[in-house]
Amino acid sequence: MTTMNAKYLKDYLAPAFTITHIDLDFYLDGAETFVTAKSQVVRKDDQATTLVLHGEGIEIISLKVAGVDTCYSQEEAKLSIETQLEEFELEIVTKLDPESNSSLEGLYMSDGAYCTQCEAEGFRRITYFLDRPDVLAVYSVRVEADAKAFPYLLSNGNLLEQGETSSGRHFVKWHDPFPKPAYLFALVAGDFDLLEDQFVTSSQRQIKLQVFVDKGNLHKAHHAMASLKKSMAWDESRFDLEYDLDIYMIVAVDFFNMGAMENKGLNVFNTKYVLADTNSATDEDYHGIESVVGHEYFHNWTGNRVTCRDWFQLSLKEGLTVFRDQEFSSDLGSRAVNRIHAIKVIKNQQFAEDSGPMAHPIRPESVIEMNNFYTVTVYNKGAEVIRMMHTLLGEKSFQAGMKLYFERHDGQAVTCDDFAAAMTDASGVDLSLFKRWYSQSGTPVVTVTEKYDAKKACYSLVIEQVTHSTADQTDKLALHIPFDLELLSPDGTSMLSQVLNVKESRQEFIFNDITEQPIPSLLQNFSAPVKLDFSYSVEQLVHLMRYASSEVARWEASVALISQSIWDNVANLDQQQSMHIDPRVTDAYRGILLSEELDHALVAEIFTLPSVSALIEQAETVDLDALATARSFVVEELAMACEDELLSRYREQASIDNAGSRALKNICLLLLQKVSDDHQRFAKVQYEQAENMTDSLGALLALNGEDSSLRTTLMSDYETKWSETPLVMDKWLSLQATCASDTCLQQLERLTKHQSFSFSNPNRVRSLIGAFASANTVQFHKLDGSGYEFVTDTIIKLNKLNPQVAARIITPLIQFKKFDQARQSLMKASLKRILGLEDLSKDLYEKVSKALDSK
Ligand code: B3K
Ligand code: ZN
Repeated sequence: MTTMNAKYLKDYLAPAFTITHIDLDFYLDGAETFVTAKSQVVRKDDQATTLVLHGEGIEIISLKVAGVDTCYSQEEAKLSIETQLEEFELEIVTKLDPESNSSLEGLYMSDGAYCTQCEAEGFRRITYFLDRPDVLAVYSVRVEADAKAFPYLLSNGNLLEQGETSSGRHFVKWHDPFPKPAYLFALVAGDFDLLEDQFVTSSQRQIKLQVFVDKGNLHKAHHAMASLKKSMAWDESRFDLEYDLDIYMIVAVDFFNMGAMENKGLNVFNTKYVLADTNSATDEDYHGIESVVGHEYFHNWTGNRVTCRDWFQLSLKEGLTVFRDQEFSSDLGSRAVNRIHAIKVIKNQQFAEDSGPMAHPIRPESVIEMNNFYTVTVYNKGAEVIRMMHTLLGEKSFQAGMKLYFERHDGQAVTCDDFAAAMTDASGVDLSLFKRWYSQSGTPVVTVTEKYDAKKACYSLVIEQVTHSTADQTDKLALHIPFDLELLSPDGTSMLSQVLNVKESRQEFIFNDITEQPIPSLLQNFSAPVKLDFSYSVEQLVHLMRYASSEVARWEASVALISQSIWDNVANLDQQQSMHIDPRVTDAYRGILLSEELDHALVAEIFTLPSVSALIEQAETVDLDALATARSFVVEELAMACEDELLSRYREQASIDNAGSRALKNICLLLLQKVSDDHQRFAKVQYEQAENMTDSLGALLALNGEDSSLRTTLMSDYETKWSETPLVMDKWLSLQATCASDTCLQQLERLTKHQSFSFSNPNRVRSLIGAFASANTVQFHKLDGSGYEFVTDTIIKLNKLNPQVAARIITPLIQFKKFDQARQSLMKASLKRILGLEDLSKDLYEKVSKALDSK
């Protein structure tokens, strides 16, 4: 089928025509919705006589070129018009049915409100257009709808005019002076509660800020508003970037395929990333809102003012904007804890993507469905690549690079090469080798060996790198790896701290005047997204946990130590030997609980032991049953060994009102459940006395390890209490989906019929089925195949309903390579069932066919 053809980066051609202005008129009226688009078309290529427009799933009512009805031909979501004109107006009237649009792309209805999602290629579901990011037009938009049902009519830019029309309808006109690609267009029409505020920019311009939420939710919009103001202030102080329009609007909608969308001046958000009050949202939710509000705001410069030439360059805006939002969170909160979260995303999810059938470089080279490439690779590894440049250049030169990038490219659609060129030209740092990170997929394995010559006081490290072939690329080259190193003396003082430039497959680094055998802290702060292979001894790791200057390094050492312990026990099980845990491991952990000086949030991170899926990422192949058994054993032993300290830390934090203390308290509570059922009483009291959602959920999470009558009672209390608040019920659905009990799947089947669940709402699907597949590793991979069947049934249901969401939740099913033959065959059988669907979406086709083709 031609629609399944891939597009290639190497085939990029500049557009033969462009559109400089577009006048859009929306007549919103349910299934009788009409859009009139008047585009000013300009020929760019003298030879071109055919204007080819994109369009999908819409009905053409009329088409005029320069005011005259004109013939056109249509084929495969493309429309062609023959023309000799240099410049002309193209007028197209289309008819749409937003109510029946369940894909949540283009113009659709979310709970009674009209809203749009155009990135990546959704604008073509509204009108026929040059729907590609290198066509930048100035938009004027008129929206007309029933005045009572849709009092707010919003679009990008500044409001020009509003008024009544006939029979209870009204209209609003908007104008966005900044030329933009179609993917940044937005329209919202609905009835909302509105929170208003203002921000005065550094050049004293007053910006009106508006947050629109569903009726009755106004009190939950304040944190999003505060986050927006912090973002605006931060972008001025750290990046010297000021907002450009007079108004900034955020609308929260219930039906949304992802987190949020940075449409110019009119961000559309998933309610999950807007609504919060302490009763209903956890500390994690608060943090998520601040970071997503920041992310979308930062796109105004990195994405909107300077955009992508083509979709292969997506990381140009996403990697950079994730880096910026990470820095925002780190400047405002704990840098170490934010870094740990970012590292976990790379190690647990991005490494899995790189070793699976969907492996791609941060700048992909071929794409079937663009929506499949909004990935942890493009976003999060992309951010790591920007972070490495920041490490190589330093803050000052990096900011000089950003400045030059905007001077050169403001108002343009550019490439990752343009970004790197600005960084090089502003700093003088040669990035030519470094740029391989853009084109090479896969995770480099960096093997380090040490040597110490006491007589010569000489310490040396041999650093070797290799990137194994991936599903998309066989030949790999050496990369430029900034390798952050600290050498610690046996008494724990820092002897040396340096970033090494690793550029070859094998390099030796020699350090003189090292008078004592040092303990190396390697790849500090995860200075490159690579797998480190160094045989640390237990002693060395314990030393690092205690003395490394970087808090992130202390956490890394703890993960390595506990992981080693788990893998040792997997080996014990394999050899039918009994399991045990080295007392030095439990002592080191106890030491962390006893230490007064460590930040509570960091202690909580250290005690959040690696999940089964995180452990799987550390291995080539896995015996899942042995791994799960060994992990449970180690967790229990550790909890038992630290019982007293866990209890006293739990009690100590009980009344402290800050997020770090709550995190620590809740992880202590969870671990205490592994020691004895007696400790359930703490969970019970905490749940009953909780004054915020973090504590309520902490209690439920602690009880989620097994079926118990207390769990059943509290879960049903929660259900009664929150049944009318969908976002809060999502947490309950996720708890059910990640319950360790063997009856979990039966419950889930029942829950798909629960009144709080719906297949048409992405948040519900992600909370129940997505969470099960991605976070309940043991139940999902049950040997009878029932977990796979359940998820596959959902994917098949969503194939037509919402292919984007279907293709998201399929991820754990295509990453089968590390499992045993029995599981692999079951997973493949499920994928074949999907591939056999008659009307398989491009989204699923791309992932499933790649998975089944992979070896
Ligand atoms: N740019 C959007 C994501 C669009 C996803 C399209 N399938 C949100 C963001 O990254 O800020
Ligand atoms: Zn983004």
